[in-house]
Amino acid sequence: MKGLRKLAIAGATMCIGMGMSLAAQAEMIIGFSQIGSESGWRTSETASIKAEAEKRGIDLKFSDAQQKQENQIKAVRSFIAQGVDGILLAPVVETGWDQVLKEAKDAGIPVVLIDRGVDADPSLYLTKVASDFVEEGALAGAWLAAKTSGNCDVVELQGTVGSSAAIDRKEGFGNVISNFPNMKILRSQSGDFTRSGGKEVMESFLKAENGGKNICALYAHNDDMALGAVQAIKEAGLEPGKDILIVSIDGVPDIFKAMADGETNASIELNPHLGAPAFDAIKASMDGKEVPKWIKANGPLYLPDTAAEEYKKRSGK
Ligand code: GZL
Repeated sequence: MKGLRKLAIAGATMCIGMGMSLAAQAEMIIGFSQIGSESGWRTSETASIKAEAEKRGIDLKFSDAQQKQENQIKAVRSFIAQGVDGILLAPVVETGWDQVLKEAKDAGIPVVLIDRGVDADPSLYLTKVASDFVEEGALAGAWLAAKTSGNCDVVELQGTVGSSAAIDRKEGFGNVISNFPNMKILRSQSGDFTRSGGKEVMESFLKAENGGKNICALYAHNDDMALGAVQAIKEAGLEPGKDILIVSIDGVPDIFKAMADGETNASIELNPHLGAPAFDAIKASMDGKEVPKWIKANGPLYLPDTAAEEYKKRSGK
């Protein structure tokens, strides 16, 4: 039995002994090490997981790492010391997790990777609840190849350097467009999944590529960078969504508004509601049940034809 749980039981026993009313005991005590709040998708994912914990009566110990791996490692160690029942970890980058995952395993605390993956021995974590980023990149590439009949020179805004999302989305997109001799990636650079990063890097792409005249399309690893790039394209005197096609990933509300306004052309939805499958996996593990190593959460591709209605649904506006 975990440290925190022992304490709760002892406290409850004392309350009963003193005839005090018994505070409702949490269903589970879970530590959640979140990457940060770098994008609209990330903040909606955090809100969704907190809401799911609340709904289930789970005591969620939340830690925001401000994009720093060392803060995540510190948080996981603190959760282990508190003797939580399980840990959710959204790993900011793929590498550097073996030691702390081993410490959690040695403490008998299951770790669920949430949203992103790690380059570590799979026996060190219970499961990964995440979409297939390679598939997302491939879907973006397939849409662009179809849209342009395989004739398009692309610039790419990559996500956070070293993150599984950026590595795999780049791989998936590259795999598809390598089948088209008249498609190539002119420039590829990280905008770190942020709007400001997307705008800044897109400005440099436009300058380097004849004011944007050489660029047929932008592939952005997330919507926030795409929305930043829209600003840069407009400031360069070009029409985003027309002079330069734009495909991105996440499906945040603002991308539907941009598509409805004709400023971007396609977005692949990334499911932010990862709490339920993650909490179910920990419960299953506590009940001694088998849990698959990867619980996939892929989303569909959206286009401008349904964007206005999707925006209304998601934003309530
Ligand atoms: C991908 C996720 C990415 C989102 C970005 O699953 O890790 O991180 O696509 C977020 O919006 O910053």
